[in-house]
Amino acid sequence: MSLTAAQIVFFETFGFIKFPQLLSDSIDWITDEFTQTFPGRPDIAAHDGTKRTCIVPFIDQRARMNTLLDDPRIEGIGASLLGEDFNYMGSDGNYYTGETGWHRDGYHHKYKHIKIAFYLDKLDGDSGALRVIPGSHRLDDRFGKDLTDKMRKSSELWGIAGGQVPSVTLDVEPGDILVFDHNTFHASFNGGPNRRMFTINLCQRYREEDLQELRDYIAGHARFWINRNYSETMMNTASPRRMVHLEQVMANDGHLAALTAELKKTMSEPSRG
Ligand SMILES: O=C(O)CCC(=O)C(=O)O
Repeated sequence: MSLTAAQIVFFETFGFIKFPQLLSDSIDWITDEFTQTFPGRPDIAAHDGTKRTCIVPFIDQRARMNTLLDDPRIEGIGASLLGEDFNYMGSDGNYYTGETGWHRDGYHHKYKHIKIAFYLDKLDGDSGALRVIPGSHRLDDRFGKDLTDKMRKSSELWGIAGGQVPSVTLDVEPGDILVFDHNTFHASFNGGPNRRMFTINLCQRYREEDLQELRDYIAGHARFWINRNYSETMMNTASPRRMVHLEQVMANDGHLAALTAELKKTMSEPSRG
């Protein structure tokens, strides 16, 4: 699947796009796999609704979920927005509790990073649907810079709570797919204690001279107590086509195990997000 020129321009302009019911034919098995992945690792406690529970990398945990990366619709989104040789950067599976304040997932000037989000429950603005600020991914614009300084102070500067900041609310039904640029400001309000979602992160392939930047990004995953960026199954079952999206990270995650060992000395459990 390739995105249309209009879909690509929409994404470039606003920093997000929704694909209604794109995976409706697969959502039953995906939801079943999601449920079976939790609680998952012995070092991650079962979700009790008091705080977010997160597993990273997520689609790596079970063989069938690995294949989402090969799905022509997911691969097509990546290839259309990032180029055929895009990198899979990892994934997270979550039971969210409550709200997620306004934030960006990154501040990337050189390489485009995107998130593909699967929400497994019907959500609207009153039950935790994702909100985005259109255009906020454009770091070169004065608007984007202004938001960087001001978003954390919405009540002080604008006299409004986070939930009233002007934004687009992306209501979802299971089977819908949301995609947003990591630079896009996003948040969620009014969610319950068991909001289920997982994401797949992709980015453009890094050039040789910027590989240290890629390694620095990968280093951030040590807080999830992982020794490699991908699971053994993800790597061992990869077709040549999937391998195109794995090989640059596989060649640059050699520092992760030592960083993880170091962090385990100071953390009581893997990071929750
Ligand atoms: O659904 C949410 O609460 C927000 C998700 C989010 O912040 C993210 O995936 O980066």
